[in-house]
Amino acid sequence: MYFENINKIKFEGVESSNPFSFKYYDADKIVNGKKMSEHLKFALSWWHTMCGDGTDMFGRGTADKSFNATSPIEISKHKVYAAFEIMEKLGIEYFCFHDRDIAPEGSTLKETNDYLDQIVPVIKSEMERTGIKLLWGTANCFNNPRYMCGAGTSPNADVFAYAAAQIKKALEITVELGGQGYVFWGGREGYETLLNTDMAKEQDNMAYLMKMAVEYGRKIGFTGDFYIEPKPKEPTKHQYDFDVATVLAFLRKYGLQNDFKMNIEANHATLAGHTFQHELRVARDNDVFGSIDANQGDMLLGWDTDQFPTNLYDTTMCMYEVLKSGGFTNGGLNFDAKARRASNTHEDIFLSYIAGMDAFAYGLLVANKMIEDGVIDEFVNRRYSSYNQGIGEKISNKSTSFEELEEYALNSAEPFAESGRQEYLENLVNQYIVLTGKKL
Ligand code: XUL
Ligand code: CO
Repeated sequence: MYFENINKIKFEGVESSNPFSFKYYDADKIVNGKKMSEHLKFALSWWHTMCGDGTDMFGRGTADKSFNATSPIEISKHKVYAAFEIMEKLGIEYFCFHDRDIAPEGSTLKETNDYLDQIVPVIKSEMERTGIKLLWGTANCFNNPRYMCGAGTSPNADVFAYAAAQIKKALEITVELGGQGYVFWGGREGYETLLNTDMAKEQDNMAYLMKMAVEYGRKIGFTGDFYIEPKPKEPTKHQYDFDVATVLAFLRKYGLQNDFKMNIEANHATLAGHTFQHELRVARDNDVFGSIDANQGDMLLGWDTDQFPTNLYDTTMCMYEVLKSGGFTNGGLNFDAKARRASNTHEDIFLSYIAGMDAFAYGLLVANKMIEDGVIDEFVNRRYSSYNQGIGEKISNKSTSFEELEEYALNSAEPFAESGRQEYLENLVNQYIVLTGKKL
């Protein structure tokens, strides 16, 4: 046991003053025919939770994540047991990792793979003991200096080959652990200046790497979803997977759209100048909604702060899109989030997950109620109702022409400029957020 002073976190309701309890997340509560835990499918991010020690550009770590061990491989083993203790105590049923989060890097690729082979069985036995599942795996092809100019988009073919070898192994581990997803986040797949960059070649190469990953994954029995996680910038000035719309064009150009879906991260959406809801909507409308990296950024900062999500408005609108997408299939809500550098105790790990899980549980309840009552649907349907009959119906059916539309416009009165009622709708959402709290 690593967290002796922390008991299993229970649902105690909104009146509870116990910080180590859920106020809104009630795992077994049925919401629209499904348990809250099934709607939300929370996942722990291994990199932030087990590895992130608070190091930033101006200071070293503030939190000890060695879990009472000393050698790198021993630390990795202890992290496995600590991670499962955290998940069991929080009631989190999934986790996500990069290959390099779970095992140390050796001095050769072979040695690194051997380390992985020592750790994977430990994870597997903990999964069997607890029933906790792997949401997705991925390869860290951005930390090592060899990847300073990208991995799949590196100008150096040897680096491309190394990345392929690393992804091959990461796929094998993901399959071995029954993972339901495999993520490509762009890492350093982008550029700093076009003066030294053959953008077309880099993107062609990236697509080829992904194609090979799909072929190999399917060959070794991976039946889950491949995901691309869009992000517009950071670490490179321009990341190729800028946003959902850009990634869609890339997938369609290279014929990858049937194997890939989107893993949408809240903080990446806002860095791209979009709302989180916008990115989810673009994915939903194009049938590529897959999974979510749940976090939030700071609107006053221009980088990826990966904060635990606590903004109820955002979690509500996120869950609105998730419910409208029919819920998660292979995907889930991975907390790609870290406690702030000054929140440096083990207790803060639990408190930050509790905050994020409660915020999403609340968002689920509000969104479900808004959908049940049909308030937004009703408004939107009415707003577009002119397309249901007459000339509008012909437009909807694509059965009119410029000639007919001109004739119609010439013989009609000036179109009525109807209000979009934005402020009314924003207030309506606030009303649902408040009312949901009152009814708990
Ligand atoms: C980086 C980021 C990654 C991915 C996985 O911004 O979000 O942690 O989620 O590689
Ligand atoms: Co992420």
